[in-house]
Amino acid sequence: MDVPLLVEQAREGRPRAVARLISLVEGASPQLREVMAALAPLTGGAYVVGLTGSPGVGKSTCTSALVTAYRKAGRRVGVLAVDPSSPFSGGALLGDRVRMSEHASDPGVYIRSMATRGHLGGLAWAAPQAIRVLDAAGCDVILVETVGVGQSEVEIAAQADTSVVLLAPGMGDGIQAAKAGILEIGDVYVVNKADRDGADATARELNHMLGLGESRAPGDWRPPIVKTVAARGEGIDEVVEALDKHRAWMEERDVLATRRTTRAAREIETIALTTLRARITTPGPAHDLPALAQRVTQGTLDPYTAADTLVAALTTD
Ligand SMILES: Nc1nc2c(ncn2[C@@H]2O[C@H](COP(=O)(O)OP(=O)(O)OP(=O)(O)O)[C@@H](O)[C@H]2O)c(=O)[nH]1
Ligand SMILES: [Mg+2]
Repeated sequence: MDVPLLVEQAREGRPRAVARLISLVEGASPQLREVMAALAPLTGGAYVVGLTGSPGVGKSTCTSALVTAYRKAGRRVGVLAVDPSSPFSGGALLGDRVRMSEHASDPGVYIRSMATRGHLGGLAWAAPQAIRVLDAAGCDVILVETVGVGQSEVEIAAQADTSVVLLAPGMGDGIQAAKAGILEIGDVYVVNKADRDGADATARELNHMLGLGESRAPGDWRPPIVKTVAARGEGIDEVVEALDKHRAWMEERDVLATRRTTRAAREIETIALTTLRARITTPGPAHDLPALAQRVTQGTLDPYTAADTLVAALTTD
C-alpha cells in the first residue's frame, strides 16, 4: 500500500482514503507506524468532543443533531462511534448508521464505527489513532460516541478535549445508578428526552450531586446542565454553546494544552507497554521468560531477580 499517497488523499478529504487509513488502525496493520509518522505533522487542528452515557440515552441522536448544527456553521465533522464491548465494528452500532444516515451523502462529514474489544490496549490504544486520522483529514470537530460500559466512559473522557455525559429521565440509569464516576468526567451534562416526565427532576438531582449550588473558586469550570429533545433538535444550539464556552475556558487557561499533553503521555505509555509485553513474551538472545519461570519453580531463582533480569535484557535484546 502506498502510504504517502493515501495520506495525501486523506488530507484532501477523500472519504475512501480516510476509511482505509482507519481500517489500517483497526487492523493494527504493520504499516501503522508509517501512517502515524506521516499524519503527525497534520494533526492538532481538531476539537475532540466525547459523548458518553448509558445505552439508549440518545447519544447517536444527539451526535447526529450536533453534526447538523456544526455543518450549518460550515465546520467539517468527524464522527467516531466506539463500541468497547464488541470485537466487530458495525455490529451494535449498525443502528447508528441509520440514525446518521441523513449525513451519509455529505462530503463534509465522516462517520465511522469502530470496535475495540480484543485489541491490544483496547479503547485506549485504537481510538486515539482513529481520531488522528480524522484530525489529519481536516475535521474541525470530532465527535466520539462511546457506550457507557463502566471503565470505557472514563477512558473516552481521557481522550476528549471536552466530555459530554448524557442522561435521560426514567431510564433506570438514574443518577444514583450512574455512579459517582460520571460526576467526575463531565464537562457538559445533557439531560436528553426532556419531552418525557422526570427531566426536571433528573436535572435537579444532577445539579445537587454535582454540588453546583456550592460556591466555587473564581475561574473554576462549572459544568452546565442542558436539557434537550435530541430527536427534535431542541436544545442542541445550547449544547453547542456550552461546548464553545468550555473550549474558550480551556484555551484561556492553557487547560486544553495540558489535557492534550496528558492524553499524549497516556497514549505513548499504552503503546510502549503493548510493545514491551510483546517483547517480554518473545524470547530473545538474552532473555527467555519460560526458562526464567522454570528456575523460579525449581527454587533456584526468585521472581524479583527474574523480573530484573528480564527487564535488563530487554534493552539489549
Ligand atoms: N422521546 C425521545 N426519544 C428520543 C430522544 N432522543 C433519542 N430518542 C430515542 O431514543 C432511542 C435511542 O436513541 P439513540 O440515539 O440510538 O441512543 P444511544 O445512546 O446512541 O444508544 P446506544 O448507542 O445503543 O447506546 C431512539 O429510539 C431515539 O429515537 C428524545 O429527545 N426524546
Ligand atoms: Mg448510539
